[in-house]
Amino acid sequence: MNSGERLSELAERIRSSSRITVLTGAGVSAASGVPTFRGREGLWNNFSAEQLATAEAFRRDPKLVWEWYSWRRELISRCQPNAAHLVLAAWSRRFTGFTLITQNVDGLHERAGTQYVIRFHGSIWEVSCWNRCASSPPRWWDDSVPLPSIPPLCPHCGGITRPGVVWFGENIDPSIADRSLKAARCDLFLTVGTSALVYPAAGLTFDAKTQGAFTVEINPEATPASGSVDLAIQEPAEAVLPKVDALLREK
Ligand code: BJW
Ligand code: ZN
Repeated sequence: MNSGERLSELAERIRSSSRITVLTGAGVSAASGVPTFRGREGLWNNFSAEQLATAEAFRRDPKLVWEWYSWRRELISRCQPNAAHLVLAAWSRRFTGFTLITQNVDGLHERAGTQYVIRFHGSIWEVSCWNRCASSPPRWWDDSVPLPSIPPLCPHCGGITRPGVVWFGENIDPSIADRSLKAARCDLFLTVGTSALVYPAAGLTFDAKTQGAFTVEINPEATPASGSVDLAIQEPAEAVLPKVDALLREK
């Protein structure tokens, strides 16, 4: 199958599916200028996500971990949703039965106007009290850039806050995991811009396939999921999605 035939197949699957679920990863925001985690530019001060995105790292050096998040918040605040975000946002409004699960914490899907977003790994724009003090809510919105202090402090107890994201070794919020598993019960499952290395998010594609969905991957590179999806499109999301959208608009 050549590239055009793959895109036509995807457009046809979208037309004929009642329930469409999309899983996105860092690659969908790459064209907006947000660095991916495992690309060469994913390193910050020579630290990898695996070294910084853990409760142990935070316990050891909260200032270092917050400096990474502060740098990312500043960078993301200057980025705009790209063509891939915009097409997915349009589909979320156009198709009933459309759900978008994102591993991204950048908020660009929401800024593009996407409906029904499940934030699998939380949000970089939320924080919670590290001590989980009794008077603080589980997490709250804080989009201040730059942060008033590093680490930012809990207004309820004066202790330090942590980013409202899911780190390695932490469980996915059970209601988010449950909604995502339900969304994997669909006709078409499209995975876009993820290395498919981090579980349990990566398992959703297999869950969907096991439950009868037609599975599609959009990623310029091969991933551990590429061999098992029904259709692999090895091109950038911001190029593929507008082309598929154009096919959908043809009569
Ligand atoms: C393009 C593109 C373009 C470029 N267009 N594409 C062994 C086996 C199985 C599991 C485990 C295991 N050992 C440990 C685990 C568990 C662990 C895990 O999966 N580890 C693996 C690394 C092995 N998982 C967890 O710990 C999870 N929790 C859990 O399992 O709970 C149970 C438990 C409890 C107690 C103990 C143990 C288990 C939680 C995972 C949390 C992940 N958190 C992060 C950070 C979030 C906050 C933050 O942003 O700071 O989430 S890590 C980071 O990886 C982030 C991402 O959401 C996630 C996935 O990355 P993603 O999105 O796929 O990005 P990349 O960079 O990897 O890939 C980008 C892709 O885009 C590439 O493929 C490019 O080719 C492509 N691309 N340009 C389309 N233009
Ligand atoms: Zn507190």
